[in-house]
Amino acid sequence: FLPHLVASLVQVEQTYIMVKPDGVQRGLVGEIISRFERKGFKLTGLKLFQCPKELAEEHYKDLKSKSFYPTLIDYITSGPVVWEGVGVVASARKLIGSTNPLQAEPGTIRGDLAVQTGRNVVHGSDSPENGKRETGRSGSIPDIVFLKHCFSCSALWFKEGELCEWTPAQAPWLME
Ligand code: IDP
Ligand code: MG
Repeated sequence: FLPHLVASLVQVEQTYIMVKPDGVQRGLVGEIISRFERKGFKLTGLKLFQCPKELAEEHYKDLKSKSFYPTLIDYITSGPVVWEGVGVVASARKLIGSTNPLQAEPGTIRGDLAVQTGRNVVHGSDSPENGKRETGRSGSIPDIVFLKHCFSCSALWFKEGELCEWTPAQAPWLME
């Protein structure tokens, strides 16, 4: 199927970026979104959201055995955003910085804006597979190809129709 083939060739990825409840409470939503905008990533979906317990448990199911799991579930309740772009998963993780904000480099979101692991203000998908699982977008053609198509599948954080397909005016100035 052509769009799938092209998407796999150019390795378009999606990442799910969540401003966590402490980021929302501390008025850091604009600051955090701004860092991804300035980098040149395309915003494709954004919503303010109160996270139900079942969704938080599914999102963090790999951490179920950890001692901090119950407090992590309590911590996560609102404020998701999603971004997409070529290579965005690894790049977003670098912008975000280490899980423990005391080890995160200055210049990263956690390095600049947070102190404790249990209050580290933001989430970013840790792999392209989890980017798909969390955003529900399983492939899209980059704007540069001028053939746009996207696929929705069941997603943790976004329902069908909640992600936008658009071409930023700056696209040709970011990607050769
Ligand atoms: P990540 O968010 O950098 O990918 P993960 O290891 O996936 O880090 O952990 C998910 C989230 O769980 C962290 O962002 C943090 O909020 C919380 N967490 C991880 N380790 C600890 C801990 O030792 N104490 C308290 N919370 C933790
Ligand atoms: Mg993680």
